[in-house]
Amino acid sequence: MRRALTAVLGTGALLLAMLVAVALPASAAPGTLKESAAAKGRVFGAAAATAHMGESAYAATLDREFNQLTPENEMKWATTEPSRNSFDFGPADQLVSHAQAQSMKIRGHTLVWHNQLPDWVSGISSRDDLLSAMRNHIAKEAGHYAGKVAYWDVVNEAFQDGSGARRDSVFQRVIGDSYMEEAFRAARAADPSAKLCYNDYNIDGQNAKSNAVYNMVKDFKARGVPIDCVGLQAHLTLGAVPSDMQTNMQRFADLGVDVHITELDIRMSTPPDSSKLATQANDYKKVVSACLAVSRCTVITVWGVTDKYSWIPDVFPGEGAALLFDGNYAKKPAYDAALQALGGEDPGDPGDPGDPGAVTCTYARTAQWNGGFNGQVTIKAGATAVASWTVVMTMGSGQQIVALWNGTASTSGNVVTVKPVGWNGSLAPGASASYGFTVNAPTGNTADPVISCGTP
Ligand code: G2I
Repeated sequence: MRRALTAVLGTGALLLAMLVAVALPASAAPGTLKESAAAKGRVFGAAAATAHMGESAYAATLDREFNQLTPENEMKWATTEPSRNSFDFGPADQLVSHAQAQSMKIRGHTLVWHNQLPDWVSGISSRDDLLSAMRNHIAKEAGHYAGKVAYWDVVNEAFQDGSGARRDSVFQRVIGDSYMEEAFRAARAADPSAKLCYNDYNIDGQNAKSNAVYNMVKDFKARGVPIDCVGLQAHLTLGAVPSDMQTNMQRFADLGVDVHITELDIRMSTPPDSSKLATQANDYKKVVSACLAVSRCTVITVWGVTDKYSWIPDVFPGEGAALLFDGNYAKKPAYDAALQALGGEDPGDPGDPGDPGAVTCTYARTAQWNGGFNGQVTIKAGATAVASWTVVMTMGSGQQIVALWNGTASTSGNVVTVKPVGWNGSLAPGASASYGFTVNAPTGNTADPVISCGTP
């Protein structure tokens, strides 16, 4: 009996090893966002919309890179229950089937929100009536998707910016503070297997609003109200990743909930240029690195597949280019930065402009003293020769590069772009080049620069 069991287990393990070997050649770094995230125990998702699923490049990019799908609008109350107790899950079902066929997790977004709410809900003025309408909505929708949705954004955007007070909404006015816990209890009852999240924007760093969410989660945990995760939407602007994002995520994690980055995008004034794209790449790298530094930060989801269909230009005219793929589905520097931060490596797609897979770069501190340090960056070619390279370094605040050798630097704010000096630009396959520099840090900020590299 024991022998038979061992034999079965042995075969299973062998089979598993063969499958792993097929899925991931031993020496190669993972080449997509979802593979590199999975190798770090994370999930990498995107919001998607039914309207674009017929566009082959859209669906192909979604399927290749992401293993979690958030319906951008299809699960919102106005779509799923346009009139009372009459449900339409058609559009959302379409996305759910697609996600299931691709083995992607599904993030349900969202059960209770003041926006995209049908008029009939806004018109209810009795507490009991609204409570029963809300419980019914949650029971039917989360019930319909029970066992299929990995995470639910149960309540969305319930706090105000600035003060951290509860946001005015029909739920807040008519039911009062308790509507949130009622919503979480109803969601748990409808789908005991889904992780239940509170989701909001401008709670990425520590501020009055994230403090209010923190206190709410702490209170829920203390009183046994079911909550499993907090979603930091992370709709960010260029060059402004909160410096305390990791600390903020860690304090939520310490309350015993998972942390998800749920709607990440980093907008810039349009049109983009190489310096803005480099800053954005560093920003994405910071966000991904902050998440990886917090063991309970388990999901990163970007709010859209391509800049072509992002919500940003509609709401912030003159801004956009906030995502990882441009309007032609080409990988942006931000894609490379996110992939590298996850430990992945772009295998190099033919025709990919500035393919980052062609070179990798590493940083080392070579000396330090009171008020400064020396650094060295080494650029290494991959399997093919490169004619030139570019490294973008984002320096810490208060720092100044006072000398740089074996490279040509141009500086814009705290972003320093370094190119070769001529003789060290072209690299044979596997060959490397280095440059060095001296940083003055009069304010005592001796943080290492954040670097990314590519081949222009
Ligand atoms: O506003 C950005 C996001 C903030 N957090 C919650 C998310 O649910 C929210 O998503 C956006 C969607 O990306 C937009 O696509 O929510 C917007 C509505 O608040 C969505 O915009 C709406 C437009 O307002 C409608 O005019 C349009 O018909 O999308 C609809 C469907 O395309």
